[in-house]
Amino acid sequence: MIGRTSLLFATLVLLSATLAARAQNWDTVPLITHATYQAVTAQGASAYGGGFPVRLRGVVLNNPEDWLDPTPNYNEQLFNLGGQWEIFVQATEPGDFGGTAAWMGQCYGNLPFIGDPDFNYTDVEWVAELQRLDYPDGTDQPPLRAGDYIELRARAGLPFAGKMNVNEQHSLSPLKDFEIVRLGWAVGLPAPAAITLSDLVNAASVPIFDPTRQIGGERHQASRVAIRGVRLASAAGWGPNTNPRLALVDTTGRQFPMHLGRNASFAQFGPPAGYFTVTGFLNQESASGRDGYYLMVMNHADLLCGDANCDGAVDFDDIDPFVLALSNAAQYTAAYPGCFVDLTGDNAVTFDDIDPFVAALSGNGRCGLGE
Ligand SMILES: [Ca+2]
Ligand SMILES: [Ca+2]
Ligand SMILES: [Ca+2]
Repeated sequence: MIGRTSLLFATLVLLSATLAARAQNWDTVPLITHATYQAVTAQGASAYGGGFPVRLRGVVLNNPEDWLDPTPNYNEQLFNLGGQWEIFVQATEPGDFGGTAAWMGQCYGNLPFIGDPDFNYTDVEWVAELQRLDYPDGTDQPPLRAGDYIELRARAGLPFAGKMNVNEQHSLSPLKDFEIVRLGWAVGLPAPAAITLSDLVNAASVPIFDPTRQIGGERHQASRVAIRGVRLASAAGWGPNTNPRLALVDTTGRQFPMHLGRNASFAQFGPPAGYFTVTGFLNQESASGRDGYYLMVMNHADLLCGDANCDGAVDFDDIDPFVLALSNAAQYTAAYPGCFVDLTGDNAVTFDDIDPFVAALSGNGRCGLGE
C-alpha cells in the first residue's frame, strides 16, 4: 500500500511538473543573442549571468545524427551516455554572431558525479524526448534538418568545455526541457566566413584566444567557416566519425584539428591527396576555455578540390587561375592569397596536377576523384 501511495505521489509530481512546463508563456521570455549567451571572461570561463528561461534564434548547422549517435541505448555503464543528440545553431539576427549548441544525453545517471540509473531515460522515454525535438511540427511533417531556421527555447543550460550549452542540466524533469520552434524550413546554411588557418592559430599552431570574441576561435565558435589552402597532415584514420581527429596543415606548417562526422559519404569517398578548401563549423572542447577549437565537417561534399580562385565553386572560372599557378606561383599567390591548388600533395603545382585538376573540374570539385 505504501508502495502504491508513493508511486501515485511520484506520478502526481511528474504530472504537475509536466503541466507547469507546458504552462510556460514563451512570449514573455527574453530573446537574447548568441553573443550574450557565449560571452567569456579573460580566463575563458562563461560570463553569462542572465539566467533562464531564454530564447535564442538561428539556423541549424548539422543534422543531429551526422554528429552524435541518437540510437536508444539504455545502459548502466559508467561514462556511457547511451543515445546522444546535439545541434549547433548559428546566429542570424543583425548585430549577433557565433552560435550555440543544444545537447541531450540518454543516460545522465552514468556520469560519475551523478552515479544513479534513476537519472537515465529508458529507451521509450528517450525516443519520446527526441521525437519532440526532431519533429517540431509533429511526426506527420519532415524532421528538423540543417538549414532550418529555429527558435531555441531553453529552460536550462550549462557551461561545457568552453561553450555555454542549452541542455537539461542532466535532469529528466520536464521543467528542464528545451523546445524547438521551426520558424523557417530549409532557409539554407549561413554563408561561411572565408578564412585561413592563420585566423585560428598562430605560427606555432597555438589557438588564438580573444576574450572579447572578435577574432580567433571564439569568433568562429559554432559558426560556419571555409578554410582554404589546407591539406591533411596524414590520411591515417580517414572515415566517418574520426577519433582521434585528423590534422589540417597549411603551407606554413600551421596545424588545426578536424572532425569528420558520422555521414556515410566519408566512407564512400577517399581523402584528398593534396590541398583543398573545407567548409564546416567550429566546436570547442577545452579544459581551460581558451583552446580546444576544432573544425566539424559533416559531409564529404564540404571538401572542395580544384577551387583555384577560392570562390567556393569549381568551374571554368578556375582554369585561368590554375594555369597561372602552374606557370607563375608568385603571381598566383599574390592574386589569390591563401589559395593553393597543389592537388597531388607534393607542395608544388606542376604538370602532375593537371589530371587531378581536370578530374576535380568534371566532378564539381569533389575531392578524392582521380588523384
Ligand atoms: Ca568558447
Ligand atoms: Ca572557383
Ligand atoms: Ca602537385
